[in-house]
Amino acid sequence: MSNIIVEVSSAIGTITLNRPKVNALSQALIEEITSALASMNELNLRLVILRAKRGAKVFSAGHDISELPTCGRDPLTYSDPLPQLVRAIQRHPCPVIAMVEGSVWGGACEIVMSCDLIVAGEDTTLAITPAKLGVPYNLAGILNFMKVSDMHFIKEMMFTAQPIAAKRLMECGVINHVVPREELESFTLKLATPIVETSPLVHRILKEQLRVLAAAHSITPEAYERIQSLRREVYDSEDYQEGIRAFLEKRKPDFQGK
Ligand code: YXS
Repeated sequence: MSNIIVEVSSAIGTITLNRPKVNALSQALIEEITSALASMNELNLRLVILRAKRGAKVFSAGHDISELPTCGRDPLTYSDPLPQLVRAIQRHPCPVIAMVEGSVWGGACEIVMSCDLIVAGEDTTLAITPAKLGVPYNLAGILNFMKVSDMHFIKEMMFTAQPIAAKRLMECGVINHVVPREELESFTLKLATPIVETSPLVHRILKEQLRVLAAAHSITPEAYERIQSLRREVYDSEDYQEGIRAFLEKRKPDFQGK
């Protein structure tokens, strides 16, 4: 059974997450989204909308925790599915709008924040959860969060790992528009109209210019290797195992800092 629903209407492609129960981002689901984006690229569409099914309580529960490695392997390397999907969205030649209803968790926040525009329902929340699970997020992912908000706000999201309401996220510039759930579709299509009617070639170059400029951060090889070794201490730690075990055993984790 497909984990997504793909629709194309005139110049707009829509990818709807459809993996019961909470659209957890399994490798299979991510690969379907990535390949749907690639096929939409062939159709020369003007816009893509990424959404969950109408009425969703959970937009996406983030990375499928049961697929996080527990054998001393880095859970978020360049070639893993989640970073691959983030890059596919960032490199997709036309604008991608995240139309969000329900709650968004963990790596799904990076997916949503890597879209070009975000329209959310009033009851939407986003929770960045590495600290809740004991996961050492990857550098490119951290930068993707930094790109969309100021430092103190993103630190609050990361250190607390708590759901933040859409209204606050809009006040902090992370979300473009917050509307009543029942108006989400009509509002998003209204926002899409001028995008679809303006130059796709200019959208393509603007999107790539903004991607390249936002990613323009230099870091020395020694700094990169030091960060990687600090991350390895985390994903090799007992706390990392405890975070995953606690989730699977449906209990609060007891982090010991080792
Ligand atoms: O018990 P069953 O078999 O029905 O399964 C339950 C959950 O175990 C399962 N499920 C997940 N399975 C894999 N990966 C997940 N991320 C995940 N989330 C949930 O789905 C079934 C229904 O969940 P349940 O009963 O909790 O539903 P609910 O409506 O009461 O609550 C929905 C959520 C999303 C609030 C709740 O499931 C939840 O808090 N999920 C975990 C959210 C989270 O912490 N995600 C972070 C994933 S790790 C990640 O994205 C990055 C690596 S990082 O952490 O670094 O950001």
